[in-house]
Amino acid sequence: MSRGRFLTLEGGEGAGKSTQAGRLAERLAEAGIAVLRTREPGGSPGADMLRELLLSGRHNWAPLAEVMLHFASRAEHVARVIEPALAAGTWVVCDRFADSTMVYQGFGLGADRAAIAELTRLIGLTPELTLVLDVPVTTTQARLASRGTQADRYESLGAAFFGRVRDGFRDIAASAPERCALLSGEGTPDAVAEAIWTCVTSRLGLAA
Ligand code: T5A
Repeated sequence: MSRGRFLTLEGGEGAGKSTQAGRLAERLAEAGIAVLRTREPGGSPGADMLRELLLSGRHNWAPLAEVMLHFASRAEHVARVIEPALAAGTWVVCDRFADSTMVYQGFGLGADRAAIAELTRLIGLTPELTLVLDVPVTTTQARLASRGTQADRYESLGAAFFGRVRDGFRDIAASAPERCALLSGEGTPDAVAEAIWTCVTSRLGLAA
């Protein structure tokens, strides 16, 4: 049996990652591919316990502690869910992965980027394709406001933070073009889904 393929979606708040992760997983399944959709932080029982610690805002973590909690969650998620799925031949579509730690904690909050790069290396799993959805900060703010739910720890950090996050993802996409595709998240959900499918089929050699 051949190993599954590992795809990630990245981008700022409200860029449409969850919407598009669902669309992409559906389309892969329609193409006859066994696919698992998951997300970070969380994605397994232990990782979900850490997600609550990270997003509740109940504690103001020291930057390195926050980085390590994200990687502890990721190590659990990879070991318990992602690697077993890939080994069983299932494709994995993951909403956020290590790029989010580099961008949110590194670019956004000023944590040590070399330490984040080293922890990324220790995780030992690199996506084959990362779809980076890009929207202006004004779109992020409008989509968060229209949702009307209470902001989590990161959603409450404001426009300057969202700007650093956007720049960070664009920077990563530019520095790793063989892995990353930077796509606009500004069109309708259908238009973005079509752009993603075109990218996935051409980059991974699937029939469109
Ligand atoms: N984080 C995460 C870190 O700081 N470090 C890390 O290492 C990791 C892994 C996770 C938070 O944790 C941070 C980043 C995050 O702040 P979350 O609740 O999982 O928290 O948050 P997000 O991943 O950011 O999820 P969001 O729901 O905020 O954004 P999405 O998934 O990008 O957007 P989506 O699809 O839910 O859409 C948001 C809204 O926009 C609408 C949707 O209907 C929805 O209302 N929408 C569109 N509207 C118009 N046109 C389109 N094309 C649209 N696409 C979606």
